[in-house]
Formats: sequence, C-alpha cells, structure tokens
Amino acid sequence: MQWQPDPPRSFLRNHFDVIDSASGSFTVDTAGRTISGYADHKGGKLYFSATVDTAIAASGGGGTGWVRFATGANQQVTLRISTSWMSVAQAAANLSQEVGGKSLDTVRDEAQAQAQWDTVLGKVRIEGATADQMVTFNGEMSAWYVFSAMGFHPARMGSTDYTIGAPLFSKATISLENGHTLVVNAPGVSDTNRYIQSAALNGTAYTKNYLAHADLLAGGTLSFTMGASPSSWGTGANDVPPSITSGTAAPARLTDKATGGTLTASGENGPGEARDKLTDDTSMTKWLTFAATATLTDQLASAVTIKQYTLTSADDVPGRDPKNWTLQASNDGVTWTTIDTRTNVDFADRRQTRAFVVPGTASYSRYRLQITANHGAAETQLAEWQLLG
Ligand SMILES: [Ca+2]
Ligand SMILES: [Ca+2]
Repeated sequence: MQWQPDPPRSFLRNHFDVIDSASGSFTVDTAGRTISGYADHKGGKLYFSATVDTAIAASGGGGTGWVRFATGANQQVTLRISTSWMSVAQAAANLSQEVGGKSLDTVRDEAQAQAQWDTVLGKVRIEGATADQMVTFNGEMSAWYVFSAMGFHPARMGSTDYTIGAPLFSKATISLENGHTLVVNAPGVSDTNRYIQSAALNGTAYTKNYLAHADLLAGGTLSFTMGASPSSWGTGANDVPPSITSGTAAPARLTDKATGGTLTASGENGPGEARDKLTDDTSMTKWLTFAATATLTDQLASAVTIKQYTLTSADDVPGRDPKNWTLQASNDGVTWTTIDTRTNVDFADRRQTRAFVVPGTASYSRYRLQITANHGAAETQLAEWQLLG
C-alpha cells in the first residue's frame, strides 16, 4: 500500500509507504471495505485504518498488500485513512471521530486545515536540508527539536536567553509573530562542519554563546561560519550566559536564621500555642494570640542579612490569618527600620507557607513582625515564621 499525497507534503509518503520498509502488516476486510495494519516506522508501529466507498473485488499480500476494485473507466474510489501510534482500533476510532463519512474536501473546508497547515509550516522556511532532514523536521512537534535545529535553545528555563548550539541547516527563515523575520545562515554546515568558528548578528561580530530574547524578537540575520574543529568562539569570560549567582562559590540555599533566636510576642496562648511554636519547624503546631493585631520580635545571636521571610498559616479559622503587616529590623532594639510592608495578603490554604522577598541587603540582629490587621477574627495565629538568609 502506498499513500501519495500532494507533492509539497511528500514527507507524508514515508510514513505510509510499506512497500520498501522492513516490515508491516496489511489486512483487508472485504465485506467491511476496511483495510488496516501497521508500518514499522523508526522503532515504533504506525497503525492505520482505512475505509473505501467501493466494493473490494480482490486483495492479497501480507506485510505488503494490494487491493483491487472492479471500477469502470474514470471511476473514482475514495479511501479514508487515519493513523495511530497505539493500535488499529485507535486508528479506526480516530477516523470515525475526526472524519466520519466526510470527504477530504469537506474536512479541509470545515477546518481550514490546509490554510492552518500552511501557516504553521510556513513560519519556518528551510534551505539546504536533505529529504530525510525535512521528514524529521516537519514531522517533529517538539519545540526543543525545532529550536535546536535553528541553532539555539532555551536551555535555562525562566531566563530570557537562548543558548547557541549549532544550526542544522544552511539557511532557515523564521517568520515571527510580531511580523519580523529572523534569518539563520550557516553556509556549509554538515555533519563534519558542525562547529561554530565565528558568528555575526546583523553584520556585527557576535562572540556571545547565547542570544537574548529581545535579539530574536527584533529579527535580522544571524550568520554562523562553520568548521570541522571546535574553536574558541564563545569561550570568553563575557561570552557565557548571565548567571543568577555571582562569584565562583557553589550556590548555597537559604537557611532559617529565626531558629535559635529569642522570641517575644505581644500575646500568646501558652503553653500549647505559645510563641515558641512559631519556630519549631513544624506547621502542625501554632502560635495564637487573643487579639486582631500582634507584634512578634526575634532577637538573633548575631546580625544577619535576611533575603526572604516566610509565614505559614495555621490549621483552622482563616479569619485569624495575618492580612496586613510590616517587617522591621534593628540592631539596638530602639531604632527600627521597616524593611518590608504587605497589605491584603491572603492565605488560600491551611498550613500554607508563603515566602516574601526582602529587597534590602543590610544586616540586623533583631527582626520584628508588626501584624496590623488580620482577616476578621478576634484572634491571630501563625504556624511558622522563618527568616531566610
Ligand atoms: Ca524554622
Ligand atoms: Ca509551628
């Protein structure tokens, strides 16, 4: 069996062509006018199920099969086919759900499938690719592959930079959503010439081994000179992507500086719900005061810089959750500096830990949480309070 779609999408043929492939299966249900089976395709089985609208006169074969129709001159036979990577049954279900008895023209008109297909594939135009590379590229639905084939990839998720690898094609033209066009040139790129020797962005030498998102959005021309050996391109100290840490030391996680400090509280429900329950490292215990506002102070053994602090809601009564507060800091217990202010904070869940970033870098030996409003209850409570630095 051979599937021959329009020439521009001839890569489809490879998926369905089982004439010259190693193996496959081909089953004909004459009474049901159904043809099904699978083709081995790059390690997986691509199952198919097809129906025809004309009586099957004869058929034969096994891994390679054929079907004959007793047609008159110029009589058209319509074959509807669907595929699945799971099973013939799934392929048949896909055919029933997606196409049913509709003609190809009907489906195409309803879904504007042709236009959408052309639009999607038209976003990237490739030059200098082999037929097999185009089969892989156009059949690939994974962003990582498309990015990599273009020559760059968002290796550091959450950042705005794209790490440059090496392009796969001698020329790729990407039509961006904003109307700009990015052309990636790599003349002479091949399995041998796969190392970047130099690069230029819009004609200017580009030594960084990453691209900024803004550069991509601006469009333009990115050109690579390729070679057969690794080069020193992109290895300069300022050529590597920016780091979220500074210096050469390994990143260290923040630790809770509140632990071991001397706590005082404006009120508490001791001993079961006393202030020490704020720093006992479990949200199963809580501090509670019989007031709608509260002041909590932690005097530490030495001055530390706090980068974040966390508050954990307690097990019950959301009305007791803090809503408005300031975090203040001091080194002498007399002069207090407000280092963070929060209003209308909501704890959506019980025993929910919320982290708050402190912008300043100064170090202090005392920290004071001034809860100026809660969510309406006569009491205020918290399960944990951490000072992370
Ligand atoms: Ca703790
Ligand atoms: Ca606790």
